[in-house]
Amino acid sequence: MSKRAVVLIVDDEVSNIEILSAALEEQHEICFATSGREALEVARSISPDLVLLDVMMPDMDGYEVCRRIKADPLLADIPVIFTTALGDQEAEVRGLEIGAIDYVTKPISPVIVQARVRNHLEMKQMRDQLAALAVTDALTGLGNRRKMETILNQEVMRLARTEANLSVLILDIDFFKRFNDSYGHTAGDRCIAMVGAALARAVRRAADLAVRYGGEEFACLLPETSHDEAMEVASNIRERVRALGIPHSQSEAAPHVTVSVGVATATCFNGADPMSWIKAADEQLYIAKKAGRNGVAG
Ligand code: GH3
Ligand code: MG
Ligand code: MG
Ligand code: MG
Repeated sequence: MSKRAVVLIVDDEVSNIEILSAALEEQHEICFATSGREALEVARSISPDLVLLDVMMPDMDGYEVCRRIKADPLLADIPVIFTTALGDQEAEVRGLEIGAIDYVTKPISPVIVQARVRNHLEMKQMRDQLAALAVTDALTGLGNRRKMETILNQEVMRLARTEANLSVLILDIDFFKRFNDSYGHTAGDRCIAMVGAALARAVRRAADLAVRYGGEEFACLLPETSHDEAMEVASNIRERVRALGIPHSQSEAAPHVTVSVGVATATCFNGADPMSWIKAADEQLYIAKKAGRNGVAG
């Protein structure tokens, strides 16, 4: 593991924390809490990679802490390992049912704690990598359509609460079939990757999202962006792609690869299907295509 993982140790008995820390501090960053409430506070503020959780604690027991961790979308993926008294089968089963990934028994065996923690951190890292891959486009490294749809749903929900503008851009490379036909599919793939990189450079606010939506189509989601601002972003993207200067002798729009962009802005939540915003941007894209391509409509 390249970066040292952060392990949160929760136990109301300081001697237990000392034993667990001693077993783990060589390999991992350690933080600790001595009560259930403190554990939740620390978990929320530092997002540890793994939690070692005592069951019996006076203010809030480990089960309740685990339940709250699993109920919080920001914490739910953190593996929780209970530390229970040896032979306490009922406690182990209950902990696993609540969502703990494993348990270690007291009295603590340092080598067993080390091995279990290491295994679970490795599995967590693999799960995170898989989750990231599931929303990433392999050719461009941008997000994919699944990512777009997930974030769009979240943003439309937020729109219902905040009534801030939400703009959607759909981009499509012009005359791309002809590009493939004249330069080959491999050059076509390279072209898509370059357009994706230009798009990523143009869409830089932390809240903005740029994805490869399909073959030679891209989409952007621009939260809290007015229609005028979105039109400006769209023009900037269009210009950046043209300025890449990728030759395209068969294009009727320009001697270079160009994109057309459709823009739609939601100003309030009207209960419509989130995908209707994509559809609205797609209709504008069609208008930009009709108008001669290498242009923006919205
Ligand atoms: P328009 O200006 O109207 O958008 O014309 P177009 O030729 O770009 O549109 P059309 O949808 O007819 O063709 C898109 C082409 O994109 C067809 C398909 O072979 C190509 N394409 C889709 N995905 C990929 C890909 O991953 N790599 C490559 N090289 N080509 C792709
Ligand atoms: Mg205890
Ligand atoms: Mg297309
Ligand atoms: Mg096209």
